[in-house]
Amino acid sequence: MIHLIQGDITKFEGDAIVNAANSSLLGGGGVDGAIHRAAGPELLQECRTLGGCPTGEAKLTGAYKLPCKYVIHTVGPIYRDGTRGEPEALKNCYANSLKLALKHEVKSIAFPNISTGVYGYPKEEAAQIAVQTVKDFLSEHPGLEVSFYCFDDENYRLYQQLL
Ligand code: AR6
Repeated sequence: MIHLIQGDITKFEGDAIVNAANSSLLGGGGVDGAIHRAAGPELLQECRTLGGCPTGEAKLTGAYKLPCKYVIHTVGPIYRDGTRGEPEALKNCYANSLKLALKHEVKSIAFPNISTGVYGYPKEEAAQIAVQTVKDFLSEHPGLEVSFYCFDDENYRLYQQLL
């Protein structure tokens, strides 16, 4: 099942939230900053042990002071012109996060709109990739509950249309 929520992903009370991180996994602005602030400094301590993360891949940590159990850190592509593997990389972020969730018996997971902030991915194309990748995964694994957390109005409207 897919849910659409407008708001702050750090409030999600299910099993796992996905972080739109950078390849250092050592924090940043946007949703990454919000997640680290809400989780507390132990999240950064655990992230330091992971040795970073390549674009399109995902790594799991505890959630510390957040109301969920896990944070899945994934690294979206920096958008240049769409011909440098950006669509595949963005798809991999969603698919690899979902695979990792399943491995850890996650039943409910929340995604932000990966790459659509600082990384500049066009929002409509990013939303299409996100929704299609999640739908494909759910057709194989129908038990999982996926929530899309849209922060800005434009993303929220785009997801409303697609869902
Ligand atoms: N809850 C949900 N969504 C949010 C929140 C929040 N609390 N705050 C922002 N967003 P961005 P990126 C939305 O820039 O483009 C970081 O510095 C925001 O409106 O957070 O993948 C990392 O360390 C946007 O739609 O991530 C990387 O260096 C979406 O989250 C870099 O930014 C993603 O915007 C990653 O860039």
